[in-house]
Amino acid sequence: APARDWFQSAVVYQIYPRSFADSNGDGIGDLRGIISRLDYLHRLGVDVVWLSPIYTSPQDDNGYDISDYRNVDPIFGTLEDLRELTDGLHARGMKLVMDLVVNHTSDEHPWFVESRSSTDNPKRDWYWWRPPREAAADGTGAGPGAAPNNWGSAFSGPAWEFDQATGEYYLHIFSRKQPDLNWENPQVRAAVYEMMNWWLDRGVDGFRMDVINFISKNTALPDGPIAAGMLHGDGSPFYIGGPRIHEFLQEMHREVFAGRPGPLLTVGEMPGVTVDEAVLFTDPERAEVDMVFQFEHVALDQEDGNKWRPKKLKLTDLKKTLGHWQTGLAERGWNSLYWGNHDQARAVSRFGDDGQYRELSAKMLAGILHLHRGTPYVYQGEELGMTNMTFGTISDYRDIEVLNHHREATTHLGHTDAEVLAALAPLNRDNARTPVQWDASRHAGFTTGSPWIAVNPNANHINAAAQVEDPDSVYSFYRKVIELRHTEPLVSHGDFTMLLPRDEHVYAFVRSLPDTRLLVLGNFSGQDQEVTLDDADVPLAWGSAELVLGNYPAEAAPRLHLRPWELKVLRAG
Ligand code: TEU
Ligand code: CA
Repeated sequence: APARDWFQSAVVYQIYPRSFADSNGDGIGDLRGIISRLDYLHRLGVDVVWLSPIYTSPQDDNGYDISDYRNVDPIFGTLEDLRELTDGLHARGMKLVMDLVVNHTSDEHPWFVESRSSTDNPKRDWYWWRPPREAAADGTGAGPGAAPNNWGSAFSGPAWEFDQATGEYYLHIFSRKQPDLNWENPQVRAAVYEMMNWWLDRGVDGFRMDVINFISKNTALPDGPIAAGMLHGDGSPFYIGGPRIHEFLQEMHREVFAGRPGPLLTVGEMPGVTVDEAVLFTDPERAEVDMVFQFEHVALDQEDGNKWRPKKLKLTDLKKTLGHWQTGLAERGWNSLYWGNHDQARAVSRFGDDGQYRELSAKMLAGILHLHRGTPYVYQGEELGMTNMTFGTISDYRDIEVLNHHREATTHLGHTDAEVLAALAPLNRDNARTPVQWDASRHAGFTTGSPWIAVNPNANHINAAAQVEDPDSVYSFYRKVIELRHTEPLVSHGDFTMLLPRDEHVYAFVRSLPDTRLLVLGNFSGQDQEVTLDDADVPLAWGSAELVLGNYPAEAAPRLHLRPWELKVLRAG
């Protein structure tokens, strides 16, 4: 089979090291903690581990602010520990994919320290420095001393920070401690590629590329539109999928990946990417990346893509969006599939029912996602059905995004503390960052010390110890769906056809190969549902088809009847 095929039947597991397992009692997860859990990952059956950043970092954004790309932060361990982790994964047949954060560095990275030291430093042009804007031409907005444009940062406040030493501003799309690298400068690109090659030479198997579609900016840096209720302009039209993005990724491929024996994995995290763009990014003939993370399906439960304005998800919207991605990448390119990660709410709380039907809905969601065409990603704890966290006051939160938003909303926007806390509860990132629940002991077996963020109190009944040996657990169900991707060619290679696009409760699709088909049915409701298939769509006798997978113990109900949150996978042909 062509080398590209391997990731079509692979499943990736994401580790957020800070919250995975703490080996030394300082309350922060670390590499030795991961090493101690390798058999847990192996038993689950995943093929690849994607490790969120473990590099040296001031930890302003939990490691997405890197001050040394070629070392491990002491809170996580040492390069030796990473070697041992890599070897331990490889020995068990798993690959290691590292996070690559090169849209920005930390402000404490030596490159930036040099860059800010003077206007004529050789590295000045490695970042986006601009003098203060004089008066705006139309007399509005900016006055002397104002930022170069009106862009807001993803973490509230302006995207520009004034630097006293040289009297200029630098651009930071994320926090002020995450200055954006200037990819227009060929030295920057060469330095990044050299660092990537260094890691691949050390045995890592690929990269998950953080906001990689932000690296090419419109160099005019024009003002962006200011939405209602917002303090700053939206610069994203000028830095998402910018003019040179494909050129940069093709160059990276040539300089880093081409000619390596592999098999390697590259996945570009791309907020705002469209299907049409994704086809270009992932077409193997263009040699850019293997797959992208798109964000459309995780923006459907909010007003105007604003996570602080949550709204109820409509199943028809979810099917329309994911169906569009399936169709769009059917011929060329490849999808990645995810419900959650360290930036998103917990899957079962967001798309399922984390109360009465937690286990059933977690299993149903696993089946639906993993049986799409694409490479599925499991975020740590998802395989246990871990839920969102109920935090009390703002002081319980740790995420810079939450803390900055709360400050801005209660001061500049005049919202009350209670309003802001209620609005941010469903979709804030700390929901997914509480420690992995290993057992029912104190701090869920995550640490013997005091955890950096609170453990979810439901660890007393939702934990790995209770699930690993239980054949009916959420964990064991994940083992089954992962196994199906490995063994069932319909799952890895079959065509995808969405059914019932107008049904608000049932998610239904068919995977097909020339002589055989899978019908996948998921009930996204707590009520029974009768499924009526259109014979024109599905000219097969599903009523007598074989049940390949289900999340209810025994099948008392007729084939096309679904109980609350039921999943049924039928094979015909
Ligand atoms: O996230 C990029 C991103 O656009 C989001 O998912 C981010 O959480 C959102 O803008 C906030 O509303 C990546 C990382 O996954 C995230 O953890 C980092 O904070 C961010 O880049 C900056 O490196
Ligand atoms: Ca630790």
